[in-house]
Amino acid sequence: MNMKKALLVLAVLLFAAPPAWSGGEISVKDPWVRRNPPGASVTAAYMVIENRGRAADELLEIGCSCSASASLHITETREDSMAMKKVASIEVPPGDSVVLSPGGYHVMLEGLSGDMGETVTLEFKFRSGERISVTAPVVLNPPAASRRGHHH
Ligand SMILES: [Cu+2]
Repeated sequence: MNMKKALLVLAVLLFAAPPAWSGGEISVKDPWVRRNPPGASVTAAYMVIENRGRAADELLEIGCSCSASASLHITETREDSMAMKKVASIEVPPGDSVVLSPGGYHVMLEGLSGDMGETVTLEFKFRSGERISVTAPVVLNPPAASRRGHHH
């Protein structure tokens, strides 16, 4: 087998076998948690959930190492007020992504356990059975990555 042929075989193998670390079709990007003043017992987490698959999926549950409870919320703006409402799940359409950002969907973290430190671990459970764990920075303002392109 000459070099060229060997490279071709290698390329075919690389593309044929999905890497084990790909984590399936759902991914969580740009997670961050808002740093609240010391003593605050609640805060929120934001991120982008991407579904590269061909079937819809649904975020069912979330957990955080930092809080007693984590639930899915949406902020609704009415005529002159804003209110938060609990949602049972968040649908992620195939080939699309859902943005959790201030003023919209967010993860409500309640019963914070002391100082959150620099990062926290968020765990996601999806209807497809997918479980994803990400490390989110605890920051005062949204990181640049999550501000990009989300001006609605
Ligand atoms: Cu909320």
